Amino acid sequence: MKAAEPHAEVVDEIVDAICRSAPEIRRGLVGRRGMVDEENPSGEAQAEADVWADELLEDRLASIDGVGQYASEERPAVVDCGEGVAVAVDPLDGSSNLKSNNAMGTIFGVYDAELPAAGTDLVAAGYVLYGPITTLLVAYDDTVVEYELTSEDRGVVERDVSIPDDPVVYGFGGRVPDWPDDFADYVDEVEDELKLRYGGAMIADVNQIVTYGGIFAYPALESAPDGKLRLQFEGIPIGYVVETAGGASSDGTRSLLDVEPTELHQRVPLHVGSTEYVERLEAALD
Ligand code: AHM
Ligand code: MG
Repeated sequence: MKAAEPHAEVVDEIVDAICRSAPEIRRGLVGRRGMVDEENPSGEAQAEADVWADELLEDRLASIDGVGQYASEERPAVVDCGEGVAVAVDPLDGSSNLKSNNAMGTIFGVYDAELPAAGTDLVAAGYVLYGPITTLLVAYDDTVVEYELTSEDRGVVERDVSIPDDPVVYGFGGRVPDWPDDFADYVDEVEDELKLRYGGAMIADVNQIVTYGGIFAYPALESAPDGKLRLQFEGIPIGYVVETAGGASSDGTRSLLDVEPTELHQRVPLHVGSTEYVERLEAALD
């Protein structure tokens, strides 16, 4: 019999808590689509639902025995809550889609180290997609499992999610005139080969890549050389899910899992998807 993976018990509890919280977060979006008069640590305006989902997840995750730290994109500092693994979340990814009622997500990463922590310290990661159906992808123990969530239950949809061999779609963030020339040249090639899918919520866009193959990027911009997305809360967990599903991730030169974190809220250029497309991206940016 295979030995249990390290931290199996606490990872199970964290995943259970996410499964229970996601339908609640989804229901709680109604009536919380407005903005609060605050900014998150990245200087972005916060929606009522951002703040509320962060508080709900802190309540559920920080109270788990074996969780030692909780951190989120929506609060400046790490919450110390005992001994154990650290959990970093983006409570509501793509919350600017609240206004137009488009898809959003919740992202989590479980680290066997104090935050800020590197991808090499990751134990498990995953994301909830609030689409027409609420789904959860969990990467753990070299496998990605997809679940469908309801308020009462979670059902397995796929036990071994892997990115298909023939890539189909792409989605790139940022304004075109703001793309560096080498990235824009790469996009010219990709546009001839794949179909555009961009919805403005990374989780929804990445889930298209995981489902159909292709590439998603929020690249370095002329006006923002570190891009927009955050390493700890978005880059590392999404890189881990995509790599575990057989794809690749990159900050432009290396895997997102090999980027050294120096600050909790640091940004990173993010490129994930089918290995062939990520390798070509790295060659184009070289
Ligand atoms: P958020 O987590 O604060 O909502 O911001 C991240 C989102 C990503 O989901 C998405 O890829 C990106 O911001 C979209 O940005 P833009 O509106 O510039 O296309
Ligand atoms: Mg986000």
